[in-house]
Amino acid sequence: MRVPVSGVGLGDRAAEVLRGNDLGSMTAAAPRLYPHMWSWDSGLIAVGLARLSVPRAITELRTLLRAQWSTGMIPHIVFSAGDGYFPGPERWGTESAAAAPRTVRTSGICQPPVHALAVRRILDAGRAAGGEIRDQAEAFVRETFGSWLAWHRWLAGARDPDRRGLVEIYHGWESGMDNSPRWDRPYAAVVPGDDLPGFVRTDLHHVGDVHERPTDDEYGRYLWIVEQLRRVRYDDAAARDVVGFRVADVFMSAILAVASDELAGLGDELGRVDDAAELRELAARFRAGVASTVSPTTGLGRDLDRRSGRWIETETVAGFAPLFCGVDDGTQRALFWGERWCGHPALAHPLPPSVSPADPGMRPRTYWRGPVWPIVSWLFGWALERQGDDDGARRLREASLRQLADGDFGEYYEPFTGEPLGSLQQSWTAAVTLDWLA
Ligand code: 9WN
Repeated sequence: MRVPVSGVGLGDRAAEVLRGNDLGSMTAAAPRLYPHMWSWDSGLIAVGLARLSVPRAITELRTLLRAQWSTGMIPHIVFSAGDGYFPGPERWGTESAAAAPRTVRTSGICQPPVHALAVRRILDAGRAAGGEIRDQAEAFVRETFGSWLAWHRWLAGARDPDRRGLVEIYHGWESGMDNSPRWDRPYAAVVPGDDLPGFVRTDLHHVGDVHERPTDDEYGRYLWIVEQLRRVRYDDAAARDVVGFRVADVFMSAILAVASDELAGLGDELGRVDDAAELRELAARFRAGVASTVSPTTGLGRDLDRRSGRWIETETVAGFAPLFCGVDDGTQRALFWGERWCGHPALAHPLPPSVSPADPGMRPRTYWRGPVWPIVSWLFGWALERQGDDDGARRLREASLRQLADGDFGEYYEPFTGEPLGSLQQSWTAAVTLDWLA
């Protein structure tokens, strides 16, 4: 049994984790398991860094933007000089991609666009600090607004070409919820070719129990998609034709909607009237897309398998995308706090697990198949607060801080016992803790 640390001590320990994982101009997602920069991690890390040092938060996002592709895509991994992670830059082979940056090594897929939330936080923190720090924050927003806009435009164009208001992903890794049961059916249709180059995983060395991570069979499919994309040099148009996994991701779409609103607000402040209007249209389009997915059976938002044309009916936390982006009529809010979710009597803390605890397929220790992810709780808290639901946001914050009180900053948590799992000293977990404590 770990001794819980006090509020003040917890903040110090969270700051220590970010300092410990600081590689200079980027923060490793975790000390051993993830020695590079991940895109959506860096957004949430910047939210936490903004509480410690606005200039350091700015550096984090500037580093990420240096890796932006000429198409506007922000890659899901920006490789540091460190190694020990598989698949590394050699396996991705993105130097063959015309749009990839020449000076930084990156992966060739993307992750959810949470970054605008961080840019807003940085501006607010800079203004609160005043003086030179405020100037730096304002300059940062002015100088990078166009890059964030290009990122959102790329998602809305390359990944929603028929304007359904749903972002298509080509890999479970793009969702950030890698092995969620949401992806089981689409992955079942991904059959690795005989010519899939061999591989040795490194991730299994860094967790307490291999069952907390995806299986080898899952990894074979993950790497086959990388191979398919690599063979067409990560060209957007060609990728769409060859890739074995194409799913309209409801939660990523909801994130794009709210992040586009955030960016529109920043556009207003910069006097970029047309850009702000375009972003609001984009937000409205993706909100409508999210609303169109709701299942009459479960009341949850659904992903759409674009290859088979089938809706994906799983009871995962991503199904609360309508609640997250504010197109819920109250039904989802009730479901969220009810017994199938946060109100389930067996939960250690009233927080949303990645899969409903009432689902017989829920696996409480396995990655995105059951555990509670603090960053997911933070995202919902952020969204509820933005919608004026201060009580909902407070409940998530208080329960999360109780869950995090032992100061381990787990990547994810066993929902019934509260045990930290996966990597410890995970950067984004420490970062959202700092934001909750501020
Ligand atoms: C693959 C870094 C990332 C997170 C993802 C999480 C996990 C990577 C992996 O770690 O994914 O991108 O190797 O398992 O699923 O959400 O961004 O923390």
